Amino acid sequence: MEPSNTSVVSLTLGQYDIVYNSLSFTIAAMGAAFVFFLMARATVAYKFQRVTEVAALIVGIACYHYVRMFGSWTAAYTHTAGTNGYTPTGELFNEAYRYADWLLTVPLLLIELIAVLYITGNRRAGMVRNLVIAAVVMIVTGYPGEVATDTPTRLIWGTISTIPFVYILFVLWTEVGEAMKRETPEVASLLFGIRLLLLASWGVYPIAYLMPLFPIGAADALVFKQVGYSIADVVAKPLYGLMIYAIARLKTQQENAPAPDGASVPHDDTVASPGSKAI
Ligand code: RET
Repeated sequence: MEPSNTSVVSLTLGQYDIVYNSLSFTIAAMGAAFVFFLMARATVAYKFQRVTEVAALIVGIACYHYVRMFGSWTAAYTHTAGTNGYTPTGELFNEAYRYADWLLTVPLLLIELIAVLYITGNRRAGMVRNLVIAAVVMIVTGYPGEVATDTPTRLIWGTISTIPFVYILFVLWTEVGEAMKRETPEVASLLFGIRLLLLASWGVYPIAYLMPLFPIGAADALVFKQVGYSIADVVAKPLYGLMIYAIARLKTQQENAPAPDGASVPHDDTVASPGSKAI
């Protein structure tokens, strides 16, 4: 089988620009989300403030990595005068930024979700530990396949990485399902949305990973993979964070709402009076 090293192919102007623009767009989305989550902190109950802090941390880390990826992309290609395209400069586009980013942000995304589901005590600690271990295994075993230039290596590591991937999605799916039973219909419908969003965004990663194996040419494969990962990251970090924030906000409002007889519910979890944080 022909080596499918996508980092050494020439690109048309359009191919180069699509990746350039999607990386640039993602920097803007992550940066804006960072500011938003920091400001949103003051609008949720004290126990959910850590959740918005974690959301800000995630997009902040991603913003940094996308800036680095953008720099790496512009360094990897040069426009050839008199032609309609870009040729490799010899400097490789560094895929490791993505994996370093995921290594930091995926465990935080899992912690963020478990915290807003408000599962307490030992059960939560055990669940978070297992999920974080699975996430690290998924990412660390995915990387050798990502940078491989031959098909078998890509497939073998991809398959190994899929095992923890399926485990994580299974645990999240069932835990969100359990939480939907406990919560009010309004919160439950947001949780239903989170479930779909998780499937839709997490499902894109393995597909993007397989792009170099599709018979579409190395240049298009590279473009689809980078654009796929970038879109999935925007859905999985800022959009997902917004949904988590919506849940925290709704729960804050519900807890502060007056009881039906007119007496107000105790305010011990509100912004003004610190109780304990969800994480
Ligand atoms: C890899 C390798 C091939 C097999 C699978 C993968 C899954 C990656 C995932 C990454 C999720 C990243 C997220 C980042 C958001 O910030 C490593 C591509 C299954 C699911 C959610």
